[in-house]
Amino acid sequence: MQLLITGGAGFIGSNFVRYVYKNHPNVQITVLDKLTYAGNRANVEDILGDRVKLVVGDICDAPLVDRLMSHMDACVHYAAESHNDNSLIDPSPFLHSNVVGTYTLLESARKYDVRFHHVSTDEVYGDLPLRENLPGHGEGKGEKFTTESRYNPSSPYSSTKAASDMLVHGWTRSFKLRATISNCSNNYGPYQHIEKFIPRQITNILSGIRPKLYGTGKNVRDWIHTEDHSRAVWTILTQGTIGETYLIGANGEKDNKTVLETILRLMGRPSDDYELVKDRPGHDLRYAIDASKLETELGWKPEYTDFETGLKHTIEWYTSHQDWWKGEKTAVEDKYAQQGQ
Ligand code: NAD
Ligand code: TDX
Repeated sequence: MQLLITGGAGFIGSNFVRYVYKNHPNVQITVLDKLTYAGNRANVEDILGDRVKLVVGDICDAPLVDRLMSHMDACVHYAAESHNDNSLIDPSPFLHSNVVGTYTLLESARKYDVRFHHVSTDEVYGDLPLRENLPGHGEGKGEKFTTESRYNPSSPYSSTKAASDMLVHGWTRSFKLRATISNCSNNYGPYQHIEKFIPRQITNILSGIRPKLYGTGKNVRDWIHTEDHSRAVWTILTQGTIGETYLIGANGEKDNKTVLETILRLMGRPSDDYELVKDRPGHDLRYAIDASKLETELGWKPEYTDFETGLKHTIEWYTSHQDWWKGEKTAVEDKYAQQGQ
């Protein structure tokens, strides 16, 4: 199989490249990545060679995309601007990469009849009430997102991802593009950019900076290890039904305060050694995924069921890969400080 992976030098994309490289030796991988601030050649450098090629370029560059797509069997599309906080400062790159970029890939996949898998987020559904505010603490209907949930994005990031999902729907129905979509919850694991919550706090502690918690810390995210996400995407690519959407999640709901206290404890710090900072405008309250369709129809199940063990491995990875993140730490924290965060 000739497989094009967009955004394969970013966090989740590079983990997927490594997953396919390790587990599916019959696949030839071409990574198309612009190497924005979030992309890093080092994330795939050690496996570049006969089976993995890196093309540095923009998914909005139609001639380049056509040149690559013309000899592909399938494309898994990860490339995107991915950080909510950045989208609140300047939404324009989000429109470019997430909307125009997806459109450019869809047009090319249609031209060359390439099987297309679009990687998206649960944030397209907006947020859910906190369980404490639901009758019976949320044991009933509406407790989690399903494929029936209404699109209701909150930020420039999530609204551009919602727009990209809609484009995939349109191309699938009108042009019979062989496409599937997955909407996944919050990923954690190695190679995640240090602007994101978990790596920011781990690297803060390693740098002698107090961790920063937005607002009250009550907001809930549904955590999944990125390797479980990779297996799910591969399963959908190879066994999913064309035209379908699958939700990916690992029953990992935790509020941010609990996650931070766990990191502090695992790193030998007092559990209250952090600062409360300005909340994110429009901050989504809670995400939670019902992944039963993926589990029952395609037989996928998460393997990282113990969050604390996964978190421990992630802390070990950032501790032993300080060269990977140290050079950027000051600039990332300066940018946050300008926002009061
Ligand atoms: P990331 O920011 O770490 O990586 C994005 C990659 O895309 C980078 O390598 C970047 O260089 C590349 N890229 C950006 N714009 C590009 C362009 N115009 N042309 C070519 N390459 C470009 O993001 P991530 O966290 O790995 O997320 C990957 C995908 O997964 C995104 O589509 C995101 O919406 C989705 N997703 C992320 C999460 C999460 O928890 N991080 C959860 C669900 C879905
Ligand atoms: O310093 C921080 N302190 C803090 O309390 C940061 C950076 C974040 N937070 C909070 C905000 C969120 O409630 O932690 C939570 C997680 O924040 P992010 O890591 O920025 O992730 P989130 O906004 O939830 O979005 C992530 O998951 C869904 C990815 O970045 C998206 O790409 C994906 O679609």
